[in-house]
Amino acid sequence: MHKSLRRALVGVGLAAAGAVPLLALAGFAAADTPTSTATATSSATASATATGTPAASAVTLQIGGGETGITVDLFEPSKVTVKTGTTVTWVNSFTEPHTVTFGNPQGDPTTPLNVTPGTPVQYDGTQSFSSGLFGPGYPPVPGAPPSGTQFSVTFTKAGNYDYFCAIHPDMKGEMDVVDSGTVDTQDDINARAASEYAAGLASLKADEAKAPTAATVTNNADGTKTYTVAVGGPDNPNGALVQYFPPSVSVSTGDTVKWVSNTHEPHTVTFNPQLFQGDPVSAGPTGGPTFDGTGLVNSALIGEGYAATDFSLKFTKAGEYHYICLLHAPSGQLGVVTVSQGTTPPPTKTATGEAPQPPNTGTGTSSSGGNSLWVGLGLLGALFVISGAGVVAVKRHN
Ligand SMILES: [Cu+2]
Repeated sequence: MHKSLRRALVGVGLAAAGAVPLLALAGFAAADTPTSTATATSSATASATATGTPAASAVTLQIGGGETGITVDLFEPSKVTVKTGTTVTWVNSFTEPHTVTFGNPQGDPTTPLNVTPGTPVQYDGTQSFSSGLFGPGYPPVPGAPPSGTQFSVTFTKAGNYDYFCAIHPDMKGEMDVVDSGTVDTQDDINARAASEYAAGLASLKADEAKAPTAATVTNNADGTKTYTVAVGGPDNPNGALVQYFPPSVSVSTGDTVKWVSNTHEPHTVTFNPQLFQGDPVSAGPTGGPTFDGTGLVNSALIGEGYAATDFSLKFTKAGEYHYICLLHAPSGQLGVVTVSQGTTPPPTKTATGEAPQPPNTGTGTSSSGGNSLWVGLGLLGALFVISGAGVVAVKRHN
């Protein structure tokens, strides 16, 4: 239930995926424009001059990141030391959403809690709050950061504060707020951010290099095959592989594809996702166990700790079928199953049982009754083809 809540807004991000580039640009502009920082600093300096306290400052941290098929789920850097009064801004420039959550807020931390839109939280070390999910593709919801890509906190009291991301259990950060002594400069922060991000990405790429490059194929008793595709990578505290291994698989009609997810990061296998409505997290399985290319098929969340760790689908019609993970498609989790027409009967059977073909509709003048007859014969022929394939299968297994 908790995980469900934590993922509740992920669908919003997907629904808004079309707005990603615009929001991303807006986010970068906001993050990189020195105007706001300079204004805050100069106003703080003026205030400091008046009161005799040290000048407050502002620093920016990166959050998350990644590449197509890989999400790095880290606060970068994970530990920062700042002077009391500093405003810290977290910027998420990647497609995977995160939260910045302090304390133990009551309610769903994937939605903003105890924050005022567009205003840095004034944190004295006592209250609990959460940014809610934010990042490109996550337009502001009431109470959310204004740009959708960044979130700011002003630390008003010295102390050592832990914080976390509400949807990535391994994603933890630490803010050391001091009245005096050495603190991190923005350059210090940027350097450590870069190295921690690089180490995290390297760790995930090492997992990726070990991932299966082909489906595991098993022969079924009825002559069909089952192709097993791995979903995601192994658990990794630095983030997640958001891919199908392999992303592309070729099968014959009658074959089954089985997706297996041995990770705590949930994923879905979803065909015809344009037909999906609602919350990907709470949605139950839809469609299956066979698929002819039409209609919505959704595995619901699969993974360790979820209702299932695998999902199977038997393909009944030739075609090329694309599918996505409802949670991670914006980060590149896409797959395709190419289905070819299944085994043809042996020549001896074909000679006596060849399925009659309907008249060429381009030149045909058959009555509707004639068409019905041809359709009926066609069905009989199709049945024979199926039984013929069965014979072939039995022979192969004997
Ligand atoms: Cu996924």
